[in-house]
Amino acid sequence: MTVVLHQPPRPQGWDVPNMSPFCIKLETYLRMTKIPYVLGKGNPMKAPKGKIPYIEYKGELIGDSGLIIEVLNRDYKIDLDSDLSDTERSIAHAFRSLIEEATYFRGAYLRWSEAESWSFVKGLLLKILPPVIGALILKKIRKNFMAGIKAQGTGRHSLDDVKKMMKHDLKAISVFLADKKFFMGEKVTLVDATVYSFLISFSRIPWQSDIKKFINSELPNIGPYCDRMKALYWADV
Ligand SMILES: N[C@@H](CCC(=O)N[C@@H](CS)C(=O)NCC(=O)O)C(=O)O
Repeated sequence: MTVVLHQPPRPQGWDVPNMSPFCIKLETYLRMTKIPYVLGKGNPMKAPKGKIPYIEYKGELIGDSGLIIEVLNRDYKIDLDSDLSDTERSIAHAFRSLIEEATYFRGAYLRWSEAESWSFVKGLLLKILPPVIGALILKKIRKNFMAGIKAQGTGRHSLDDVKKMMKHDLKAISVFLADKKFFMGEKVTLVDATVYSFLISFSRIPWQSDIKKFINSELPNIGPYCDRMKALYWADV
């Protein structure tokens, strides 16, 4: 049964396959597991949880990358973490949560706030949105995003404090990765889908930012790790 992966189109001229790190994560998982999939349009209005990515699978729409992976793991009898001990699984779970539930919001807040990144994001979204009314829709999307990020908590901090928090997260990721080939060791595991997708979304985007500079100049193991993952799963894009 082919999976239809609903997500925004590939951003032309960006060195990342999607503007959404959660979409890259899910597509990386599909590539790691070789589960057959095709790409569909990603419309948050049609998404079962109002967020991308979502999939169409066995006649149903399913949202949330983590829950989607659980369903597919069950149906395809896949466990990318089968070689991990319980302790290693706990560590992978903790890092996945850090990245998806904390670092993501910090990165997204900076991306939607800072002038240079916003001009790239705005340009991309205006290409996807309908002409003429697209600008108005985008204004509303941005207003909702800013309200959401304030409710979540990140939007209450200064941009400088958010950058400091994000640098702590990234340093922790880099220290744990150390000189290992993949995040948990010699073999790729599920958490690599998250680690890779978010790291490239912060360090390989086409605009300059303090975070991109920090990763590329102060965390020297991140670039080669991303290159290894890219060579394995994303050489075609
Ligand atoms: N927990 C979700 C998070 C997905 C998510 O936050 N997607 C963002 C794009 S990166 C989104 O659709 N945001 C739209 C919104 O919040 O209205 C997952 O793992 O799929």
